[in-house]
Amino acid sequence: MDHSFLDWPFFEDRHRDLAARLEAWATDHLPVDHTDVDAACRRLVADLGAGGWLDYSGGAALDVRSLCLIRETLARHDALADFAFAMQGLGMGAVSLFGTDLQREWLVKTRAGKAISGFALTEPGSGSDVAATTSLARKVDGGYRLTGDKTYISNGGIADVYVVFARTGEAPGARGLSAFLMPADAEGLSVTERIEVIAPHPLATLRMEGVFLPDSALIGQAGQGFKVAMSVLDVFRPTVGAAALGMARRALDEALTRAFERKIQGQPLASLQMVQGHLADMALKIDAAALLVYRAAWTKDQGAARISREAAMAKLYATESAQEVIDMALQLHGGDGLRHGVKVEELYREIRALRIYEGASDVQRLVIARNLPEPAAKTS
Ligand code: COS
Repeated sequence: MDHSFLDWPFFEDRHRDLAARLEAWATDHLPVDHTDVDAACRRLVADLGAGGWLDYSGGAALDVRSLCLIRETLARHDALADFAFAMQGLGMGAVSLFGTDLQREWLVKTRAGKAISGFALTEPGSGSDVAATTSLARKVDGGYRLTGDKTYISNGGIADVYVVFARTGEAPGARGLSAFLMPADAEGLSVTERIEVIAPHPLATLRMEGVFLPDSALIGQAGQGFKVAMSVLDVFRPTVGAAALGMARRALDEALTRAFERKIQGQPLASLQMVQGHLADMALKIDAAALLVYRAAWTKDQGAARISREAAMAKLYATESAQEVIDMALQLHGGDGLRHGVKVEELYREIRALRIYEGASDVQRLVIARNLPEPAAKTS
């Protein structure tokens, strides 16, 4: 693979060193067998923890460029490894950004790969519209009682701890939500459904029936849950773009191999100008996506308070263009691209969810449009 992007000024030597070390680790450890995704994810989290990679997934100083480099590298080798890494970060993101010392004790475990985390935001009636969250957190003596359903929760069923969002009612809509740390063994919490999807990973619907959480489980201020969720997504949305980028890079590698090895009328496919044109388009989309992803990551790492627009652009473009790159790579494989066990077939299934989770593509367009500058007032 072409690693020349690491020379871009977005990166420091520590990033180049990280990318090289992880590349060696991933070559030794990945891919894993996906037959039993629960077991595979448990093993991946343990291995990533033992390798020290989860130290980058959470903590007081989240380095978004490191998160992105790790996600793109893992996704290029094995999308399930990327998933396992990403969920340790997203699941604990609110604790990394806003957690108390007591709550940070969970971070010690998730960073060591000794506990698995989940991010419980989506509900059956509210996916894109977070302000419509209906799960209730009723204030009681010493804490809160939570009731409601959460769905499409990654790591649901295997997580040890969730960050969950519920309505505490300080105000209507977005201003009346709060975030809580909820251990998976809390009384009243159950998994009501395991969900099978196009590219299998642990996914479930959770039900909270009067789950008691002490006051110390509240993350940030009561009523600030929406902002907590959006701040976490600001950090992690560029990393979804990075994962897509890793998958697209892999697809281009697979396409190049195919184009040089496969013969048509005695010549390699790559000798056809039409094929060269497709390969050029793929490479262009990959570089454009990488520029947007690492622009967003770099901006956050420079201390920007909010990177909603940059994060949304990175996620939108990188995921949509990766889908196109992978589709073209599959096309260049002909019938072989449709076969189970062929890498481009796996990538074709794996990429699809990234255009939906952590804010579907149209949500990213909405965020970008809302963050455009207002037109200057007319003076005459
Ligand atoms: N950081 C901090 N605060 C933010 C923020 C951010 N990135 N984005 C918005 N806010 C604040 C706003 O400033 C506003 O604050 P005030 O009430 O003080 O004015 C408040 O949050 C509400 O913002 P807004 O009016 O934009 O809320 P909407 O309900 O219109 O938000 C979208 C709409 C679609 C942008 C939001 O619901 C969203 O991102 N949805 C996608 C959810 C998602 O990604 N789900 C996947 C879950 S993980 S798989």
